[in-house]
Amino acid sequence: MKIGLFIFPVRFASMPPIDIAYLSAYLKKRGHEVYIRDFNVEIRVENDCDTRFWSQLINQQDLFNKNKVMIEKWVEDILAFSPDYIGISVWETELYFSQEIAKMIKNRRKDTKIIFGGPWCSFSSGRNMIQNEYVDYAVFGEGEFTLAEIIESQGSQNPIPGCLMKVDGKILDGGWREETINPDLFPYPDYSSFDFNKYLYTSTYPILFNRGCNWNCSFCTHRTAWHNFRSRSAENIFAEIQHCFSTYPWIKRFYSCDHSINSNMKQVLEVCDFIITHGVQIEAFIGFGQVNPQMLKEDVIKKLKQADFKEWGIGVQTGSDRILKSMRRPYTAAQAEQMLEIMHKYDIRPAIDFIIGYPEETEDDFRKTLEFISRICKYVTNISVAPSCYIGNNDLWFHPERYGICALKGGGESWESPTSTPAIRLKRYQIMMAHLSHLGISHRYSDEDRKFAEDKMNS
Ligand code: B12
Ligand code: SF4
Repeated sequence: MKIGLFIFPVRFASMPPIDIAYLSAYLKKRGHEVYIRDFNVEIRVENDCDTRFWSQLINQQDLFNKNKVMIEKWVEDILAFSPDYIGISVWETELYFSQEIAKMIKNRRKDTKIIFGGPWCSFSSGRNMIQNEYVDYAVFGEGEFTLAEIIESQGSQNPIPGCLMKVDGKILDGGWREETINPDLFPYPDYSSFDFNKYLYTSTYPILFNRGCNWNCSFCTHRTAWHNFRSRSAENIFAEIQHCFSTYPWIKRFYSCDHSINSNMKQVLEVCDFIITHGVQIEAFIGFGQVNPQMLKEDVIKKLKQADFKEWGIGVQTGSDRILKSMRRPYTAAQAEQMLEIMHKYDIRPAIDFIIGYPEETEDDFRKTLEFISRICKYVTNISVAPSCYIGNNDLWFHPERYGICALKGGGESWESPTSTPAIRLKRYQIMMAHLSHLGISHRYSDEDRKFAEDKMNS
């Protein structure tokens, strides 16, 4: 079968996309012909990581209209390949382009089957994508097996696990598909068609250590897409690192696309051992991590540093143990402080995140967070503060009563609890900003990632 796998604007063009790269590798292994292309890097916008801006359809629409001629050419290129199926990876910021281009393709070649997948399709609102008249399948959760089954069942009228599909105008729900037990069995992502020079991080290789996350924090949405936590073996990860150096010799850095790179410390330390004993030169591993109580030992941090795991983003989220418990995070503020202190000792200074106005956060909890920041600011490079706790597709959304949320109001950022209303959150955010600037700490929110990253690379 011939399959096109695509990404359309707008996504932060930091690195080649690992999602369709994994899908492509798997389909090629099964003997299919794949045309993979990241159209997102073909339209450059300076604020590509500004989610607040790009999640508004009007802004996506405006960019689309300004680039119509180029988009027509894209559609011609896609149709010239004559794909039987087209798979599109959809994030919220890519909704308008993905739907419009699906329409353009269908209007020109009705029998091409369009498959939407990716994190947006796993969210409840995203599952409605199947209602779109130009979408034939909406895949949720892990994609490899579902995509292969769709393609290989060639128009089957029976429900397929892992997707919603249309059969004679009716929508069939195949239900949840069991995830792979052993992620080592997937082939390495196929980046062969991507030009790394087109991305912000030209010498960075996206890699995945695990699938899913071993924690289940109350405010996190990851379980909508990944139900179970599964780790790759250290051998398999190290073999991919070696494969990367022989295939893409310009690579210097590795970016972990994991929910949390240090969920499985045994595996990470084994990867470190391979890197150290083979004398592999890596500029840095970059990734998001947890305050993992197993990182409270000096020898562990020392080994991580030796193996170049040195650029970390760490979600600390609050300085209050009471709130950490409600968030279902298995560490205390004192442990977080201790970990940051040891990391600092070995010259690893992470960027850390906090959430303002968690539903149960009182003035006293907020004060504890301010005090915590005063104590640890010398150990970190940057602090990001989310101005609100997002409610949607997470436990806070499914069980608001457990967290004292008294007015859900459609979730998002508009909800209220006795101790956290939009007005209270705004006030705390302003106090936090003043506190950070008083302490002289670099602060950025993710919307400014591109500028932050560019400045960092130029320094
Ligand atoms: C790494 C990462 C980033 C990186 C790299 C992004 C990049 N350019 O590559 C950085 C840090 C830059 C980033 C930024 C942001 N991110 Co981000 N990020 C992730 C993260 C942790 C991993 C994504 C990943 O690579 N996973 C590994 C691959 C293999 O998994 P996958 O993408 O889910 O793909 C599988 C399936 O979904 C499916 N699939 C995927 N595509 C398709 C297509 C088809 C046709 C099919 C059949 C199946 C399929 O199959 C794949 C293989 O099994 C996810 C969380 C997560 N783990 O999903 C969030 C996530 C993707 N990010 C998210 C968000 C919101 C953001 C930000 C907006 C954050 C912010 N507030 O600023 C920004 C900017 C977004 C933008 N405009 O580009 C959301 C997206 C949700 C949405 N609404 O669509 C996620 C899901 C986190 C979350 N739970 O909220 N992010
Ligand atoms: S550690 Fe991070 S990814 Fe894992 S559940 Fe918590 S917030 Fe989500």
